[in-house]
This record gives sequence, structure tokens and C-alpha cells, in this order.
Amino acid sequence: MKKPISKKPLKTTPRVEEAAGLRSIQSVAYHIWEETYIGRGVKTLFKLNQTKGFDCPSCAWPDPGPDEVSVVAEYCENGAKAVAWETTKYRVDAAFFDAHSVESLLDQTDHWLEKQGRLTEPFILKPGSSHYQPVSWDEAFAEIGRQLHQLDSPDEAMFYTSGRTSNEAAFLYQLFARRFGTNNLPDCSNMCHEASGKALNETLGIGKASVVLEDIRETEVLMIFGQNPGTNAPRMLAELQKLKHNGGKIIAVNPLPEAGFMQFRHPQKPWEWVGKPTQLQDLYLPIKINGDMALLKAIQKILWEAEKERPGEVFDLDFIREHTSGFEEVINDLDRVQLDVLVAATGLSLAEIRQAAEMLLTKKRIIIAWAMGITQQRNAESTIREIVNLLLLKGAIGKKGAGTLPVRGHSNVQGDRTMGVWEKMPEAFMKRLGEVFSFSPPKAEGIGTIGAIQKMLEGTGKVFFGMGGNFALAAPDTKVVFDALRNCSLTVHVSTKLNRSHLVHGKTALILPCLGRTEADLVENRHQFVTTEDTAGRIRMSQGDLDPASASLKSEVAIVCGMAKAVFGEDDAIPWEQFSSDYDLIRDKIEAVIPGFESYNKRIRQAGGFFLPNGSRERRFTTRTGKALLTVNSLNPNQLPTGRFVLMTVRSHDQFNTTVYGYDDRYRGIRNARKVLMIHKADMAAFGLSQGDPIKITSFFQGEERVLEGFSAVAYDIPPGCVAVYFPEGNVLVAVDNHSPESHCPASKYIEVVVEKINA
Ligand SMILES: Nc1nc2c(c(=O)[nH]1)N[C@H]1C(S)=C(S)[C@@H](COP(=O)(O)OP(=O)(O)OC[C@H]3O[C@@H](n4cnc5c(=O)[nH]c(N)nc54)[C@H](O)[C@@H]3O)O[C@H]1N2
Ligand SMILES: Nc1nc2c(c(=O)[nH]1)N[C@H]1C(S)=C(S)[C@@H](COP(=O)(O)OP(=O)(O)OC[C@H]3O[C@@H](n4cnc5c(=O)[nH]c(N)nc54)[C@H](O)[C@@H]3O)O[C@H]1N2
Ligand SMILES: [Mo]
Repeated sequence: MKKPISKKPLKTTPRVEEAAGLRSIQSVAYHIWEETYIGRGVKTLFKLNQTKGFDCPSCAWPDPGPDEVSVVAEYCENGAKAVAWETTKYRVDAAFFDAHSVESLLDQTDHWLEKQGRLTEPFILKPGSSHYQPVSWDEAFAEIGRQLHQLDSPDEAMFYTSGRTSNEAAFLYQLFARRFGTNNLPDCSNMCHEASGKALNETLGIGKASVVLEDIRETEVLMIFGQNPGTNAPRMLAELQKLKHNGGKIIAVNPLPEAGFMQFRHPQKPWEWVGKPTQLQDLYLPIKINGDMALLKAIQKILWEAEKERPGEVFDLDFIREHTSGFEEVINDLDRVQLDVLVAATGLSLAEIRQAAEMLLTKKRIIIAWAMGITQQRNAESTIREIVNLLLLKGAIGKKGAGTLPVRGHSNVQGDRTMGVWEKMPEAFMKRLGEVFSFSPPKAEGIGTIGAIQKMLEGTGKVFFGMGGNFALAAPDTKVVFDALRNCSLTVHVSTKLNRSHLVHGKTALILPCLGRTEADLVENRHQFVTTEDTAGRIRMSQGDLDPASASLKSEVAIVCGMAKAVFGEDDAIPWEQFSSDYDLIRDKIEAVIPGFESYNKRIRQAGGFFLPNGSRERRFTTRTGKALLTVNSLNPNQLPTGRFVLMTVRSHDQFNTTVYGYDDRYRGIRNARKVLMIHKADMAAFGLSQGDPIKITSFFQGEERVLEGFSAVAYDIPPGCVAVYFPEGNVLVAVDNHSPESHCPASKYIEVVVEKINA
């Protein structure tokens, strides 16, 4: 985090580059060349997202069905980068840790840490020592067992999950935690789509997307709120292109004009690399940060006025009557709210909003997609309920070409939740888990990410176990999280690569290196495969076939089972040993516990896998009223003292969450730098800032201040009053208590800040 990696000066180009195309192929080639042996890298890419291959470790965008799998690999630039990063030729071994103390590693950048390569064997940092040293797997598991048994209560342990973990490993992991006696299962979803799960469950009875890939091609209008698919779900662009070819329209709502929406060339269709790219967006609405709820309400109000004039032509009254509750209340609210108040809260003009409403007016097949721009907000849940309102008023759910599309992030984050990685799983799941494994799961609700940080700070959270991820940098309030982790008696991380969470550690620390997605998982000479769930709820198998980065790696499944044997003894009633030698046995148990997995082992072996049941796709709304809920959400516009900005933290094109591949944000024209603040040129002028000026950013939350220095100002096409920095650097500014009201999703896109020029 400290040393700048690049000696090259910051460069910006005003032009927003086109997305994908030849440039992305060049970038893929570069990353494969840099990181891996060319044969290994190319072989791997051809196995990506194929029926008999592995699931891309990058995003959770759905793969095409079995009939559509092309002969060419289904990959994108950033998926390829993720693969190159995992299949690297570099290694972090015992000699590496001999040469580098933890203290010296703390001075290195996050890019440098991961760039050192794959971890080769388990390592331990003993109390008071300066260097990690090798430790046997048995000794590592025994240490975990000793420390867990020393706790006064199982609730002093926390078991975090990042969303790359397979269904099989996640199921055993949550079983392990609950068998140990705690529901403390924080996960990356707590910081990601938690608000979507909350608001969708409440209003529609299911917290997942209601659409499948085919729906996108058939929609008349797709609205995309707060998502940058060109970088974070690049394969989505190819679907948007199909939608356009079918005559569909796209409305992009985003404070930034993201390249992916403007000009797209299919990276796997060379004939598109020259000539005119596809302009994906038909209407771009440069919304003020957190202005989305007001926009959604304004659109509904305009549609309602039109509906009153032409009854039945705008709203789907039959659907509303048959399938929803709350209509009267919602239209009364729409009558009450004033359009000019709503418009003012968006930062858009009335004409722009009318244009959006006009595009929706008579349309019946509408999809609304969203991601972190909506969920990491102080109004997240209300905004998502307004998305649902708009779809319900149009009857645009549970039919072809229509519905909700919360685009998931990590490749198996959705599957991990389905498997029970959640601090508050519903009672039916807990009951069934107890029946199938003959034990009493803990009753008390566990803690999520925010709760975990608080617990560690208070000293009642003593053992932090991370199944993947990089909690130290991903969680909000970096300095506070560092203090929290350092307060633990034991921190354990199951990882593929070295990261900051290994260096910001408890009294004792363990690094347990695991196989990646691309690698063969051989148990007693038999290949095991795992399964994952994508954004559209499709379950598929994933099987790597590369030789593992080191012979001492274990699969995540084997790690959970090894730890379980050390903690519960060899004679535990749960057959951990058998589970780790045959993953079919785990799937049989998943089938026994979780609805929708009937004939799991059989159906997963069919090409393309299978879809989980989805009530909202079939207009079965399992809510408290038995109908889809139209809700009234009161407006909560931004109110900032003069001189303050709202800051959002976003991903660059060269990263996967806390993994920094490089220092260029190609699509945004920013090069050789990550410590930049994007700010409107009028705001720059008003605050006396020039391009590249060194600045200090101070954030304010409930009377507290947090400071970030060493940044430069960059003029950018962003609404006045809004500014942006990159995640994870910006996490220093996110107060741990600054989160959405209902699901406690960190508001990492809503941070009040002041920007000041400093003398270099
Ligand atoms: N290559 C790559 N792929 C990834 C990831 C990665 O880091 N790299 N991360 C994965 C994960 S875990 C996730 S969750 C997803 C994240 O995917 P995204 O949600 O696309 O990620 P962010 O960069 O956080 O982008 C949020 C977008 O929201 C916009 N935004 C911010 N505030 C607001 C607002 O108030 N209103 C609106 N309408 N828009 C707003 C920003 O300008 C930005 O375009 O991607 C996944 N895929
Ligand atoms: N300010 C701010 N904070 C954010 C966000 C934001 O937009 N702004 N986004 C949030 C979101 S959406 C998310 S999802 C979280 C992400 O939070 P995390 O999931 O905790 O973080 P990652 O950066 O994805 O984790 C990277 C590490 O995972 C390990 N790893 C990689 N592959 C594997 C594997 O196959 N198995 C195992 N066991 N380990 C592996 C590597 O060691 C790597 O260093 O961050 C959140 N934090
Ligand atoms: Mo995420």
C-alpha cells in the first residue's frame, strides 16, 4: 500500500476508450506472457466456462447454455487476467519468508505482494516471531483445534468466506462452524449484494435475480443502475449486444460515463475489431451519487400520470390485481411527492427523466440490472424496493424478457449463500441441517462483517478464520480493521496468494495454501470436481486440470475436513474423512438439506447443469402477504454542508477486488496511477485545484474524521459535487458504522468528504 509501484508519471487521456475488441486481446496476451508459461495459459483459457472445464474465477456472470457453447473459449479480458494471475509461474515458498520479515512485507504494495506468486505450503507465524515459517498440515490443524478449544464460547470464533469458495467447500465449512457451535459466518456478500438479498426477499420472496440469459436478449428495455460491466462483468456486454441486435434499448444510470456502454467490439469476433463499434446505451443518465431512488420515483410518477390519462395502457393492471399488494398506498404516495423535489435530488434534468419514462411508457418487457452503485449506499434497500416497484407496476417480472437482475460479483458468492454461509439462515434450513447430521445447530443469530470487526475490537472475537479473501483490505475502515485483526489470538487464512490479511495478524497466524479453480483436484488418483452457482441460479460443475502450483496444496474441502478432524476428533459422527475423499457424498448431503438439489449428482453431470427453483421467475411470491409487495419508501436526499463532496470507491479495469493486476484504468483513460481522485473540472476550478495536484481527502461521519493523503486530483467527467477514488485504497475513509440501514452493507459509495490541496 505504501511504495508506488510505478516510477512512470500519472497519465490521463480525456477520451473514454472503447470496450473489449483488439485491445482486450492484446491485454490478455500480455498478462499470459507476463504471468504464466504460454502453453499453460492458453490451454487453460480453452477450458474456461466450458461444459467440461472450470468455472471462471472472476465474476458470476452466467455462462451460455450447453447448446450455445462455442468451440472457442467463453472468456473475457478480465477473466483471462484472473486465470493468468492464478496460473503464475512465481512461487512464495519457505525461502521467500526466510528472506522477508512480516515487517518488511508490510512496506510493499498490494500489487507486489500478490505478484510474488502462489503460496506453496502451510506457514505459521508464532507469537513474537518476525518471520513466517513452514508448518506441517497436521500441526497447523492441531493449532487451530487447540485455539478453538481454549475459547470461552464458540461465538468467540468467526468464519469469514470470500465468494470464490465452491458449493461443496462452503457447505462443509458452514457445517463445521455450526457443529462447533456458532453462526458467526460473515462473508463478502455482507459488503456486496446484502442489500439486494434483503430488499428482494422482503418484496418478492427470493433474494436472487429472476432472469436468465435468454431473457436479456428478449427484453425491450434494459435499465442498468450502478454497474460497470465493461470491467466487472465483461461477458455481459456480448449479451447486451444481442439485445441491441434484437431491437432492445439500454438506459445506463451512472455518475460515470463507463466505456462499456458506449462502444463495444466483441473480443471473440475479429470482424468487429475494425469498423464501427456497437454503441450499447441509448440513453445515459449521469445521476448524482445516491440519486437513484429519486429517479425511480420520478419515473414512476410520470408513468402514473400517463396511466391516469390512458388507463391500462401504461401499468399492467391485471398483474397488479392478481399478484401484488400495496398498490393503493404506492399510487397515493406518487400523488403526494412533488416532481420538482424528486428531480432536484437526481442531479438530472426533467427532460432527461421524461425521456427515460417515455422509453418505458408502453413497454412490457423490462429488465432492471444493478450492482454496487446501488447496494453500497446509505439508501440501498429503499432504492432496490423502488426498482421492484417500477417492475411490478409494469408487470415486468416472471415472464420472458422481464425481471430483476442484481448482478453478482464473486464467481460463487451466490452459491455460498445457498449453501448456508450466512449469519442468519432461515429456520427451515437450520432444522434440516440438524436432522441430517444429528446435532443441534446454534440458535443465536451470528455476526456479519461489521459485527465481526466490532467483536474483534471489543476482544470477544478471538479467532478469525478467512476462507479466501482479503478481509483486512476489503472490509471498511482500514485502520480500524487492522486494529481488530491485531486484537485476535489467532488469524487463519486459506489463500492462493500472499495478501495484506496475512501481514495484519493475530498473536499467532496461519496461512493455509489451497488449490485454485484451474488446478486438478486428485484424491487417491480420482479427479474430483466442484460446483458453483451463477447470477441466474444455474448450478454447474467446475473441474480444473492443471498440475497444482505445489504438491503440498490442499483443496478447500480437504482443509475444512482436516480442521474438523482436529477439532472434533477422528470419531466424529460426521464423516469428514469420507467427504474429503469423495465429493459426491457431500453433494448427497446438500441434496438432503437444501431444496432444489434433487438428484444433484445425476443432474450436475448433464451438460449445462441445472437451474435452482426461482419463485419470482414463475410469479410465485413467497412474501409475508403471499403476493409481491409494492412498498412506499420515503425520500432521503443528500444533505451536505457546503464545501463537501460525496465520494464513491470504484474498481479500476486492472484489479479484482483487492487484487491489483496493474496500474492502468484503460477504459477511463487513467494510467500509471491508482491514488487519484476523479473530480469535475468546475469543482477543481472552484477549489483552486489543477490537474495532478497533490491533495488530502478528509471524510466525515458522526463527528469523526478520517484522512487519506498522497492522492492527486484528476479532472473527470463526473457530476459536480461527486468524486471518486479506487477501492481498496479508499477504504481508509469508510467509517465502520457508515452502512445501509437495514442490511448493514458498508456505504462505500457514499462517503462525505472535503478535498484540500496540500503543498507537495
Ligand atoms: N475485473 C473485475 N471483475 C469483477 C470485480 C473486480 O474487482 N474486477 N469484482 C467482482 C465483484 S465482487 C463485484 S461485487 C462486481 C462489482 O461490479 P460493479 O458494481 O460494476 O463494481 P464497482 O466498480 O464498484 O462499480 C460500481 C459502479 O457504480 C457506479 N456508481 C457509484 N455510485 C453510484 C450511484 O449512487 N448510483 C449509480 N447509479 N451508480 C453509482 C460507479 O460509477 C461504477 O460504475 O464485479 C465483480 N467482477
Ligand atoms: N471501499 C470498498 N470496499 C469494498 C468494495 C467496494 O466497492 N468499495 N467491494 C466489496 C465487495 S463487492 C466485495 S465482494 C469484497 C471482496 O472481498 P474479498 O472477497 O475478501 O476479497 P478479494 O480481494 O476478492 O480476495 C482476494 C484474495 O483471495 C485469495 N484467493 C484467490 N483465489 C482463491 C481461491 O480460489 N481460494 C481461496 N481460498 N482463496 C483465493 C487470494 O489470496 C487473494 O489475495 O470487498 C468489498 N469491499
Ligand atoms: Mo462483490
